[in-house]
Parts: sequence; structure tokens; C-alpha cells
Amino acid sequence: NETEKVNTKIITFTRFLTEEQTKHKEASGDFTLLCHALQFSFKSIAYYIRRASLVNLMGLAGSSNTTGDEQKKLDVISNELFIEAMRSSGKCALLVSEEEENIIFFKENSQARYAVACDPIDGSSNLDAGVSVGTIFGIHKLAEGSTGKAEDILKPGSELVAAGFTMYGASSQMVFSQRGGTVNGFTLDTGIGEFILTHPNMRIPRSRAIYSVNEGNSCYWDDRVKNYFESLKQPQENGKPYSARYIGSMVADAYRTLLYGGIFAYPADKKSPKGKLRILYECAPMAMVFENAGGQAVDSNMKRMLDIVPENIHDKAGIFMGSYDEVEKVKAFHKS
Ligand code: AHM
Ligand code: MG
Repeated sequence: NETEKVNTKIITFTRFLTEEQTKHKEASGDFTLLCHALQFSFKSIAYYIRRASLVNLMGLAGSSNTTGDEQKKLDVISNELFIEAMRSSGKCALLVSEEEENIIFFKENSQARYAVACDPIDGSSNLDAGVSVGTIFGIHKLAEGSTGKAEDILKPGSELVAAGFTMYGASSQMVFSQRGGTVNGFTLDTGIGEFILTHPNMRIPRSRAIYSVNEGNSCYWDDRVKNYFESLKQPQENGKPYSARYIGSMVADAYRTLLYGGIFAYPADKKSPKGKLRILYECAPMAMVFENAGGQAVDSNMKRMLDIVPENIHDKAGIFMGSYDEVEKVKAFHKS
């Protein structure tokens, strides 16, 4: 009959942000408020995903329920939640979403100084099977004097102010990093409705014999990519080949790679010469997280992912990211 031991010294994401803000004397609090709006959208999306099978949110948009109401697909709901959170924060001048063809300009937020790119539900083809999906986000600051234009978001990942993702799995995990800073992981405690700092200063293992790629595409790969993955399947120094792990949800594959190490790839190939994953809201935010955790991320030409400047908001790139030494190995293969 022992009384429950309660940890009263928990660091919530809110507290974390407040403490970060005090480190920057010049900070106005705008960034903190923008992040509060972000975490609200993650909590809401997590909530709707948890309830999905109960309230029939799964399946295609456009289907009707018994009362004839339009049922919305989860990725439509998540996109709308995200847009509304950014609009109402007052701190977001423009938003790029995977679900929107064009940039959304929030003209009413005339004092806003930030531009956000997001994929509200990445990996949504996994939703109906209850497999982990996630939201990916990147935050840029507007140029001095700008009130928001396309150039404010068509920037290389190296200029991101902050980036990260939330994975909606057995629990919801948020990974957050600021430019040049550490990577911190938070777990959503649904009881108190707060993201709690559970993974401070995340560091990706230097190497690990795990590869994560859609091998079904190997017939489209060029020889270098084929040979590289083939080499991983041969016994290594310890006599064992690499293990394959591929969920098909970038956020889930990336989260595992961040924790366990290894390599995640979606190479450019003959079918998708520019790759499949989008630079602004898939590749660049992940690249910043991986670099800040001690790993690396490059495109199919072995160019640093964070240096790639997209011309259009939905531009794609091939990607290889993961443990430092695993990416070094890919680069060496590319040269040979
Ligand atoms: P989506 O943004 O349409 O959900 O597509 C992105 C997803 C990533 O999460 C995942 O890494 C990749 O597509 C999987 O693609 P594939 O099914 O071709 O392996
Ligand atoms: Mg996506």
C-alpha cells in the first residue's frame, strides 16, 4: 500500500521553452508563442488519431456517416488544425503545408516574423492500419523588414530557426531542435496533457548495422546505390550482415534511427529522378535534427542536405541520413 511516488520536478515543453527564452535577452516571446501553438496542434492531432477508429475518422474523405454528415479524413482534419493553430498564434506570417498547393499567407498577422513548413500527417497511407505516423515541421524567420513572401521560406535548411517532428505511436513523441542547439525529446503525458522532457540531449549512435529503405525500388536504383545496399547484406567485420527495418513512415523510421542508429534512405532513382521526399517539410527539418544529434544527412549527390535551396515549395530530393559513420560509408561508396 505504498503511496505513488510523484516526480514534481518534471520539465514540460512549456517550461523548457520559457527557460530557453530567458537565455536570449533580445527574445520577444514570439517564438515561444509560436511553439505553444505548434504543440497545441500536435496534441490535437494525437487526440484525433487515438480516437480515429472509435469515431470513424479512418478511410477516405468524402464518405458520409449515418446522419449524412461529411466525414473528414484524418489528414484533412490535421491539416486544418495545423493551419488554424498557425493563423491564431498571430506569430506565423506564412505557411507551407504538404496538403496545400500554394503558400498560405496570413495577412492578418501583420506583425508576425516567422514562416512555417509542415507535413501535418506524414506517412498517412499507414493510418488505417494503426501504424505510427507523424507531423514534421520547420520554422524560418522572415528577412528583416519582410512582411512575408515566398523567399522567406525558399531557404536552405541551414537557416532554419528550429525544426522537429512528433511521432504518433504507442505514445506521442516530440523531437525539437533549434539551430546550432541540442536535440530534445518529449513524451505526451495524456493524463495531464503536457509534453514532458523524457529524452534530453539526444545523441545518435556513431554507427549501427541497420538499414531502412524501400528495397522494392531497387530495380530503379543506379549501380552505386544497388552496390551499397548489397554490401550491407554481406557479412561485416563481426561476421553478420546489417538488419533491415522499414516502416514506410518517415517519422517512425527516423525516430528509430535517431535512437538506435543506422541509416535511413529514400534515394533518387530512375522512377523518381528527384527523389520522393520533399525538401521543405520532410528532408530539411530531419536533416537539422540529425546533424544536431551528431549524425549526418545528404542528398543523392552526397551534398549536405541543409545546403540545398529549393526553388519551389514542394521540391523533392533524394536523402541518406543517419549515424555519422554510416553516412560516411555511403559517401565513400559514391566516390568509388
Ligand atoms: P506522404 O507524405 O504522402 O505520407 O509520403 C511520405 C512517406 C514517408 O513517410 C515515407 O518515408 C515514404 O513516404 C514511404 O514511401 P514508399 O511507400 O514509397 O516507401
Ligand atoms: Mg509526407
